[in-house]
Amino acid sequence: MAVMTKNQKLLDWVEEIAAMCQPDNVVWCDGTREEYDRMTNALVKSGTFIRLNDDIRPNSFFCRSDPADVARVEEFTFVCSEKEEDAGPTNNWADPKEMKDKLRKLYDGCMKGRSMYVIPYSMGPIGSPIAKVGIELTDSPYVVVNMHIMARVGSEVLRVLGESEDFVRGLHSIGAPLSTPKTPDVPWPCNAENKYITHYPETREIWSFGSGYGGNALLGKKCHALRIASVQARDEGWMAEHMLILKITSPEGEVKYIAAAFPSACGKTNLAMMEPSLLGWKIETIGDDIAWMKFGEDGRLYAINPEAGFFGVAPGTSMASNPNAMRTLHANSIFTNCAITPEGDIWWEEMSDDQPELLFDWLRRPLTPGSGRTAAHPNARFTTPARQCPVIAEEWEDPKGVAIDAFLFGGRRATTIPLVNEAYNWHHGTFLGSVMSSEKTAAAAGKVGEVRRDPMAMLPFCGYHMGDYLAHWVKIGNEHDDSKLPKIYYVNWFRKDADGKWLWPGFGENSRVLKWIFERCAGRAEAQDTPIGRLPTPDSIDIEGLDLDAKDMKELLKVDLEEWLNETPDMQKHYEKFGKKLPDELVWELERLEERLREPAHKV
Ligand code: GTP
Ligand code: SPV
Ligand code: MN
Repeated sequence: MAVMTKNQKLLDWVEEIAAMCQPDNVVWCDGTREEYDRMTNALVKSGTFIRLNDDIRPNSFFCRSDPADVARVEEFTFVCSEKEEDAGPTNNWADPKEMKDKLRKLYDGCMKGRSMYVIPYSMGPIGSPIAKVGIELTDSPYVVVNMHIMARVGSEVLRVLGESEDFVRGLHSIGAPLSTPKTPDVPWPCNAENKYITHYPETREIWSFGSGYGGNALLGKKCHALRIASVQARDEGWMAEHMLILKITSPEGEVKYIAAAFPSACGKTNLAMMEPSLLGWKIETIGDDIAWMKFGEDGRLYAINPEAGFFGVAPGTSMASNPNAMRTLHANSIFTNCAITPEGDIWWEEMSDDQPELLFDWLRRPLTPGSGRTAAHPNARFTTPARQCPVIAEEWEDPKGVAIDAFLFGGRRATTIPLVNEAYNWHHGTFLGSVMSSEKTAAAAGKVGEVRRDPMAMLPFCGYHMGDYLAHWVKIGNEHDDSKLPKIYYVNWFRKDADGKWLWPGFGENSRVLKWIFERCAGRAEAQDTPIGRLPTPDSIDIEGLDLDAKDMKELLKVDLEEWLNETPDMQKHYEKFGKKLPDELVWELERLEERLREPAHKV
């Protein structure tokens, strides 16, 4: 496409990057269907994509990555703020100038033999007052077609940007130059030895090198919409959070909106589009991963989903666990690191009860049941358009957003944390979010299963000092009317019994917990004070028709004082990392928690 902008700052920057990376040519992306088709065809031709059987899954593609490039790499993710203190103890920091000097050596000539694509994108509906523009420069056609699905891409974005300088500059390279245009390429070029995902919050820049996978490469998502946006949100008094957004409608037709922060691979996509088991209740999707929220003139918090697609965890997704995701990805989708069937469809663990007799695993090796290998990589993902979701809410692209009634926090914890717990107020809820803990999943490279504290599910995604981030939450509570702020809950779908089995059935049955939360927000359901917060009274959660032992329900709602007292020293240790930046309000909350645990009769 011809250059469709007169934005000199943008043109200069593109020229400067092209001079450094030395691509064979520069391609401006227009975001059209024609462009998408042309590029997916080229990806099929080059062997990166396999077109799936059009009769089974129209216009969809299978893609396998390099086994050394399968997830986000937190170890190589940097926040390069001017001052080290601003990155804080939970981020890797490097001096911006030093990091850029080091990276320039890697970027020098890194796009030789390839095209450099200029992707103008909008996070949020184009022109929404909450939306933001970014430009991603990349040498990966895989990134271009994924960005087509995940964000609003193309000429319209350039038109809205006009001559403004207000855009995030994202540079991405897979770091695999071809010495001559004839040099043979591989299906998934990357630079596994030199991965750097770097952020420059002051100048709103992102430089990513070496990886083509997910959040490392689709820069609109975690790099822009969370790490850079969280800094803008702090400066401008709004919130950029790792949260799904859902709409819940009661049988009487009353509507509430809920946003929930769970760490990666802990159930956001599933909750956002679940099919409720409770008759008469309706759940619809606004977003499944990220929420941008601003205060309206009425003092309430309005949320938009900045994304346009879902980049969802594939394994475990089935007609039983998440039927609406299955219906969404019936066509026009990209599947990375799933398995493929001889008929030309995709498969992954738990998609069907029985594994097909013959499969080709994510590395395209033949696989038969009982071989001991998994078919899909645990972080295999689908990229699919949000508008195809059968339960997408009609207001999902409303530029003003939806007014949030409740926030949920939660993670994977086999013990201690009850099914649901209501915070006493905003600051207590901020405390619960700040000490959130979860077992690590395959969404990021590293050891799976380790429990770590992950404040508000933002540990890998906060672009500044975590102590300042918590202070931002506290400040919101100080500056806004508690009665208009979302009520805060802490949930845990992942508690296990002594044999290691899930105590709670999860998925569509989570609607029972959402119903309790809905009724609490409406001032109806019963709760009882405990040292950790307000829990449901024994029969205020609707478990009618659910095959659940009374004993198990009791276990799910148990607050074991001893277990909790064993947790508090670790919370203390977690807090010590933040030093003087930790808000006094949260120190006070932790002290009160300990006091209440030691003296449970003590009233709140
Ligand atoms: P990211 O895209 O990485 O941010 O993940 P996510 O938070 O959207 O997680 P997702 O909904 O994709 O779920 C991840 C895994 O958790 C899947 O394998 C699900 O099957 C499983 N899961 C989701 N909800 C539940 C639940 O209620 N109970 C149980 N036991 N597992 C669940
Ligand atoms: C996550 O890890 O939280 C994801 C996937 O949503 S990625 O886009 O890779 O960040
Ligand atoms: Mn996520």
